[in-house]
Amino acid sequence: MDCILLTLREGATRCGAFLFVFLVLTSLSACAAQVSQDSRDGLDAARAGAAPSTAPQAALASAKGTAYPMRPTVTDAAASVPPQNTGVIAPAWQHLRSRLAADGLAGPEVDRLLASLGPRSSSPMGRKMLELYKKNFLPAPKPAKKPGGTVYKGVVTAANADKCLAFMQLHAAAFAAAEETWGVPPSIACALLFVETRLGQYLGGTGDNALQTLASMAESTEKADITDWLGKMPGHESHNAWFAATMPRRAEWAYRETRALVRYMVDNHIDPETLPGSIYGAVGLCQFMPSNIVPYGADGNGDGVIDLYTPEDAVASLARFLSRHGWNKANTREHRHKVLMRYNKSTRYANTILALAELTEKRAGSTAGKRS
Ligand SMILES: [Ca+2]
Repeated sequence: MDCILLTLREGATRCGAFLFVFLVLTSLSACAAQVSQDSRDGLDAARAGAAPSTAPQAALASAKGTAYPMRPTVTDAAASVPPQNTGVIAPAWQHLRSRLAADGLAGPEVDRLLASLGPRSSSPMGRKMLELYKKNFLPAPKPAKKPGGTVYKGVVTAANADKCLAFMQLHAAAFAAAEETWGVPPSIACALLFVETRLGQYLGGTGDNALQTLASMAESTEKADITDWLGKMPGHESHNAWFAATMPRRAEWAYRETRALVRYMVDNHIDPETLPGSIYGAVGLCQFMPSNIVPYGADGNGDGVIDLYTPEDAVASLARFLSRHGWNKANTREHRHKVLMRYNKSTRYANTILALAELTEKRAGSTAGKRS
């Protein structure tokens, strides 16, 4: 605000009325742009700081240091900007605004979120359609000479198990509470967080926040919305009917997730810039889709807010999700595998979590053995 006051003073003493008004408006614009840039810079800096480390010692130091919670912070200046100063809602988002209003989501807080959106990105829907197009219309890649691994490459290692052990020690109370309440062992909960986000080191896939990603996908309903992706889909001209049938369904899914996210952000006064998302808008250390936050999210640290970027809430929430999908202490390995596939429908995903958890327990046992 200093720049505005300075301009007011200078304008009052040196300029005529017209020039004075011009200077005030110019300064307001410059200050708003700076606030926006500060906020973006803060996010970029947070992402840069979250760069994964390959050295186990560095990861352990990170786990013991100041890397958590990982939610990017917003500058005080940005936090103090009242809603009316954050800009106007672009025409591209008016349709979304109307839909949200029809679903009971309207008002200054919703408008503030929508005004924060940049131009609609074709990437979230383009990426999804390319994935589906390859599956439906392009020849499958030749099978590898050797059978594919049963776990994700490079994940089930002693160094990663040690990172999990350090993280479990750092957040021992949260893991113990989750096990007590939902029966999910710390090694499983931690292995899941490792596979999802490398314990919070990878939180965003595109540089866009979750709202920007999901809103863009929700508003990409026809082929013309992803023209820059069509070059990667040879023969797409022959499949217009498929595009016309598939894209609205995918956009509808994204709209429901957008609606859930907007409701969550409004209820908890969350700034979009502090909510990085995956390529399809999953959020937090445990990578929940927004529609899962209300039914399965849990307030692990008891501060009254479900914030999946804090380890305590992420651990509690993933454990609650697994519990609600059939996890309990008496489960066999086979049953545990089945429940983990409810989190992510991939055999290798479930295999990897179980294997990393088992290796972590083994390393914990061997460390305890050396101590005694
Ligand atoms: Ca909380």
